[in-house]
Amino acid sequence: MNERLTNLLNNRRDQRCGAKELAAIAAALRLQVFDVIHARQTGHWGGASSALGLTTALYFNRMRINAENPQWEDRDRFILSKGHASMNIYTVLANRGFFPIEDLQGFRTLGSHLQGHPAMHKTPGIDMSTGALGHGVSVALGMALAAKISQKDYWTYVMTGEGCLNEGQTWEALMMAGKYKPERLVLMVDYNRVQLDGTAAEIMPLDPLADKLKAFGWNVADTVYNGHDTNDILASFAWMDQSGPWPKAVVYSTVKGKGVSFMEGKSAWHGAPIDEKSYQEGRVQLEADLEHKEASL
Ligand SMILES: Cc1ncc(C[n+]2csc(CCOP(=O)(O)OP(=O)(O)O)c2C)c(N)n1
Repeated sequence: MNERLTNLLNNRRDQRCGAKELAAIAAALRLQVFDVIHARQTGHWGGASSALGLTTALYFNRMRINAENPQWEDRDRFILSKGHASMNIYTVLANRGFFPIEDLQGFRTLGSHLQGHPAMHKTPGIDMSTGALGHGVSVALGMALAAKISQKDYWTYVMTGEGCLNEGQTWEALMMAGKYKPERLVLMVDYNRVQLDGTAAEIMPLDPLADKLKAFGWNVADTVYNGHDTNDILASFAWMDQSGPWPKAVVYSTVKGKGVSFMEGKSAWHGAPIDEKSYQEGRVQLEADLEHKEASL
């Protein structure tokens, strides 16, 4: 990492990073995720990588949080409903100052607070334990309704992939959210169209997804934003801030395994250990991307 990016991450606390900074941070974090998943020979590279632009932008540009007080009552909430992508949120939280970056090396070891799936009572900054697909929207709805009852103005963001949207419970929660319409509840769909062992189209087609969400009472952004383009992501945040009915949903077009060309869009790299040859070749690509993004800072 170059000096500017290192400084950015070291002095990150109250920053609202812009598009170029977010792109460089996401590239640096993607490399960290890749390194740890390779070193530990376990973890979900595909889904962690596809959502990294989105979570980086949330935590380094948008969310009202305090890394020194993870349980702050007024903080914005984030639920990674696709909990298998845990290395994504662990890496973001560590670099955002919630716990030491060195902790990432303990990913999925006994005694580490960084287990395979996020655990809210173990890891500072994790707002909800997830991993069994399909629960996130229900919990997010509860949090958003709790904000209303307790007269708080925090936002609740929930991220799903296709797997959660294949679960019946998700649609019960979507339906109920459409009834109660809580303010500041946002669904972010990491729509990479690839699942554990096949494409979403093969397993359970979701299209026309935006129309389905609309039919359940959600205010859905008309644009499908590019979840790897930080300008696009910031445009989606601006859309969230526009007046309009609640709850709101944004569908992001993403690429599973983003950043390593021969892993992109392949379900084989959903959760497979990364062999040495693939690691070395992949790392060259991720480093090149990081250098490119750093150069534009
Ligand atoms: C209830 C439940 N059923 C099955 C699984 C196993 N599983 C883990 S990830 C996954 C596929 C997820 O696909 P997607 O949401 O598209 O994830 P992404 O591509 O973003 O990694 C499945 C079926 C699970 N975790 N929970």
